[in-house]
Amino acid sequence: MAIERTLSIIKPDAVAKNVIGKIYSRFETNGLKVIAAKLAWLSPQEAGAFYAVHQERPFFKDLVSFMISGPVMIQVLEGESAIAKNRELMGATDPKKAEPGTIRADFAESIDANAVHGSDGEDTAKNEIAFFFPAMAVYSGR
Ligand code: IDP
Ligand code: MG
Repeated sequence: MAIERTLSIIKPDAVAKNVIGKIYSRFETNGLKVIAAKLAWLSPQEAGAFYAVHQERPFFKDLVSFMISGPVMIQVLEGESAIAKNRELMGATDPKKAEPGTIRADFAESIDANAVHGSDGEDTAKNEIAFFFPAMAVYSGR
């Protein structure tokens, strides 16, 4: 077990539903600390670059359109096994398959509008944090 950092995004559907605070509360009560955050309205270029790994997938265009449909809340979470812990709190990609009590089961409507993003591994966490918070590595040495 180790202290890790991961990138989390509260997607436009959940921001529009006014549940930023409820989702933050899930992080806080489960040992994840918000150590950087910003509310942003992504451009098509930013959303496309962030999801570049999914470029060839059939849902890529819809995913980018959805991610730019309204503001998002972007944060770095820190804590014990933060990457896996956040994925556990999020639940499965398809909210219909997500465990009861997870963020997606409780706040998401569909596989397209599924409330949250979370890094899926150490490398993606590092790259995704650098993508949205380029100064963090410089200041913290991590
Ligand atoms: P994850 O968000 O649970 O890590 P990924 O497979 O990385 O899931 O997919 C990224 C995002 O792309 C998902 O959160 C979801 O919004 C969207 N997505 C994934 N699979 C589908 C699909 O089959 N149809 C529509 N959208 C999808
Ligand atoms: Mg993913």
